[in-house]
Amino acid sequence: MTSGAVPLRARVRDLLLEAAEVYRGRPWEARLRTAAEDGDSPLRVALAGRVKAGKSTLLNALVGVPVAPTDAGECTKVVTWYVHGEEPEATAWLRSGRARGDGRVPLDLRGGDAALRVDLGGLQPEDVDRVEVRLPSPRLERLTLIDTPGLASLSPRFGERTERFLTEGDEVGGGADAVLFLMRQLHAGDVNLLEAFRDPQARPVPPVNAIGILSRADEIGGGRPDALAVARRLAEGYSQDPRLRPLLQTVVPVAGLLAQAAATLSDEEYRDLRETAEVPAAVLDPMLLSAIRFAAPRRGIEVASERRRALVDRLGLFGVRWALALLRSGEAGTRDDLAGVLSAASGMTELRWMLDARITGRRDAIKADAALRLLLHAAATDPVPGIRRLAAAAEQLRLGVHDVAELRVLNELRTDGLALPAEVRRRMERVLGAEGADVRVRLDLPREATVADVERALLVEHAHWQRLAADLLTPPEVKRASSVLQRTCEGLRRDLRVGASG
Ligand SMILES: Nc1nc2c(ncn2[C@@H]2O[C@H](COP(=O)(O)OP(=O)(O)OP(=O)(O)O)[C@@H](O)[C@H]2O)c(=O)[nH]1
Ligand SMILES: [Mg+2]
Repeated sequence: MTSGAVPLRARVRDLLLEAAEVYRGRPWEARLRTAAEDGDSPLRVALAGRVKAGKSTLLNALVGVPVAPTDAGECTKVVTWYVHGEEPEATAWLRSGRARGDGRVPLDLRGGDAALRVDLGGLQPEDVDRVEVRLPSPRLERLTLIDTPGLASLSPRFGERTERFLTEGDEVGGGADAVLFLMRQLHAGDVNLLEAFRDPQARPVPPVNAIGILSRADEIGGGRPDALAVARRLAEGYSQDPRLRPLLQTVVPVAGLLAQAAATLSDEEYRDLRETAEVPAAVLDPMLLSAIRFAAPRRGIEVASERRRALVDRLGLFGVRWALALLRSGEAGTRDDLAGVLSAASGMTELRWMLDARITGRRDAIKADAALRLLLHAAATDPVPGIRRLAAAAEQLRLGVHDVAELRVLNELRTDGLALPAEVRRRMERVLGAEGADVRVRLDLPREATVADVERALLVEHAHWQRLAADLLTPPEVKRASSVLQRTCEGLRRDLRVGASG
C-alpha cells in the first residue's frame, strides 16, 4: 500500500480540514475543524450509568487518587473532565447563553493529592456545560476520564445532561471516544438509555468502544463470600444478553471501592484491621452481619467505633469481611499483601487490561473512525456541493485502513449488521481480538502451541475466510468482512515472523 507512508492521523486530519472548508460559514464547519485537530489528543473515556452506580468511585480508582467526590450524600452534578496537566487547576465552561467572555470561569481547586474538591463558587450546576480539572497524574496522560451525573437521577435535569453529552457531545469539547457503562443489575432503563446510541451514524460511541461494567460487584448476592464469582457469572450472562449484545462489547464485574481502597490503604487502616481480626470469632462474626453492627460502639474492642465505621466506608462490608478473613488465615502478613489481594479481587486488573487492549491500544483507529463517521454524517445531513467526493474518500479510508476496517467489522458483528450464524460471528470476533489480542487466543490454540502450530493454524484460518469471500452465495457485506479477516490473518503471520526472527 503506497498510501501507507502518510500516517493515518495526518490523512484523516487533512480530509476533515478539507471538508470544513467545504462547509465554510455553515454549522458543520466548527465541528469538523475540532474533530480534525482531535487526532493527537488522548482518548476520552466517559463513565456513565444510573445514580449511585459507583461511577465516581471507579473514576478515582482509575486515576489512583480520590479526585471525584463520592460520598453517599454527594452526587455528581456536572459533567467533569479529568485531563492531564502540569499544574492542578479547574475551569468551568458555561453553557452558551449564560457565557460571559469566552465562557470560561476559573474555579477553586482545594485539597492536595489526597482528596480534591472543586468549588463551583457562585455558579449554578445547570449553567455549567462542563468542568475541566487538570491534574499532573501520569494515569491521565493517555486517557481523559469524564465523570457524568447519574442517569434517571431524582433530579432529572442532571441525568438529561449526561444523556445529551453521550449522544451529542458537549458544546466545546465534543463527545466521548469510549464509554464505560456501569450497572448494578441489568435494568430496563439501562437498555433504553443504551438504545439511544443506536443511530448508526450520529451515535458518537459505537458499541465496540462501550464496555459494560457490573459495578459494586462485591455487593452482588448480598455480600456473600463468593460475591465476586457470582458477579463474574452474571456479567458473562449479560455480555451475551441479546438486549445488551448490540450495545456493548462486553460486560465485566468491578468493585471500584475495593480497588480504590487497595490503592490507598494506609498503615493505620491496616493496623486497625489487624487488631479487629484478633477479636474472638464468637464476638466478631455477629458484628460482621451488617455495617451498622460492625461500627456499633462496643466495649472490649481495641479499635474505636468511629474507626470501624471509617473502615466500612472505605472497604464496604464485603471488603471488611474479606480483609479480616485474609488476616485471620495469615494470607495478608503485610499491608502490601492485603492491598495486593484486594486489588486482584476488585476486577480492576482485568478492566485495565481490557481498556488497554481494546480501547487505548486501538486509539488511532478509534479516533480516525469517529472523525470519518462525523464527516459521513455531515455529508448525509447537509449534502452541500463538493462534499460527495470527500465522503467517498472517507469511505475509502475506512475500508482501506486495516485497523479501521477491523473496528467496523467488530461493530457490525455486535449490531448484527452481518447476517451470520452465531458460531461464525463468534469465530470472527475471536480472530479480530475480541477475546484477547494474543495470537493463540485469537486462533483458539492452547497456550503451549508452538510457532509452527500457530503458523499452520493461521494458514487454515486464512483459507477459511478466503473460501467464504469467494463463495458466490456469500452476501457482499460478509464478503467484505471476510476479506478484512484474511488481512488480519496476514498481519498476524507477519507479526509472527518478526517475533520469530527477533
Ligand atoms: N460496596 C461497594 N460500594 C461502592 C462501590 N463503588 C461505590 N460504592 C459506594 O456507592 C456509593 C455511590 O458511589 P459513587 O461513586 O458516588 O456513585 P456515582 O455513580 O458517582 O453516584 P452519582 O454521582 O450520585 O450518580 C458510595 O457510598 C460508594 O462508597 C463498590 O465497588 N463497592
Ligand atoms: Mg458521581
